[in-house]
Amino acid sequence: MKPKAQKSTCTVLQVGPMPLYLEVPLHQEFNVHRLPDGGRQEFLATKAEHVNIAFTTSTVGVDGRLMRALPNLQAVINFGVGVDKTDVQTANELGILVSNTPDVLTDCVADVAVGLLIDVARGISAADRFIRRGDWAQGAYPLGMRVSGKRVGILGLGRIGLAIAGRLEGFGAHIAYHGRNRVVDVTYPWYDSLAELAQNSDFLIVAVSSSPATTGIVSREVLDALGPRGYLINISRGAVVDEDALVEALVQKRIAGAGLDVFAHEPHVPKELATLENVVLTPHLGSGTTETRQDMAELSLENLRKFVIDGTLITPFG
Ligand code: 8YV
Repeated sequence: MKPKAQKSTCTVLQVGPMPLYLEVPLHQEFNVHRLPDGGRQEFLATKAEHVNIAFTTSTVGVDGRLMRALPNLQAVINFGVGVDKTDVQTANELGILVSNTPDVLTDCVADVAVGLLIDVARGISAADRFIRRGDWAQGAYPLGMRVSGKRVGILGLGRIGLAIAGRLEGFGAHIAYHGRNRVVDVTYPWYDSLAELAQNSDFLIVAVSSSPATTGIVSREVLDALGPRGYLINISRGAVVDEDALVEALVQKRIAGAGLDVFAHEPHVPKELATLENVVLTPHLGSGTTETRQDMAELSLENLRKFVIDGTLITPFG
């Protein structure tokens, strides 16, 4: 076990850009080096051995190669709940602790999932464009699909999935879910097949963590099971969905529509999606409120402070 980092010798490596409300206090409190985009070898040659902690975001992460280049790295602090950009397996092999920011963002992400679902089913964003184009003078807006009382399938009934389910119970929705295992103390029906869940859902909501095991699991087959009256909502990660298959299914109306906050290659969004009225697009804003991002920043910093003091984390991942 490596000796615990002490604040006096603690050096933090900032990996990737971060918002000022996080970066300013981080640099005020700690001895921080930014990992440069260029000249990394030269930087690491002189700084690597001094780095005890890496501080990153869900958008960037710390890969295994960088971990192995930092011989005294003891912890990775992640701003965000998703750690799919950090090589957690290598961190575990090297005895490097990883923290993330669960719970503080659950409500805001769940709110966006419900918002996207209502928007795409009732065509709210599309109706706004309808009025702005002056089309109302030509006739009534097309009918949408009722949300209340519908069947909602949730892929991944974790913290965020459960929060979404709780919200939609208020709409009289019939909730079911798929995940590797049944969730303890939950009465919603569990499907051991994602395709079967999709087949029995009007809305399929993707709330599962992104990992090698979940990459592309919302496949063409699952989308076809969801079918021409089904809607897909994704507030997880674009990688969980076969994005080419999704675009094709939407263009060919093999599914009714989609509400998407995340994409496979952000900030790039398939251009076909921007032409479709049965799609609602948002730029990965799930946790993007002033309150929640401040809470995420504080939790990240609290993890760092605690690790420096006693070598443990408040919200360790895994
Ligand atoms: C990002 C997210 O953290 O928490 C996550 O996993 O997807 C977002 O809240 C945010 O965009 C900062 O990287």
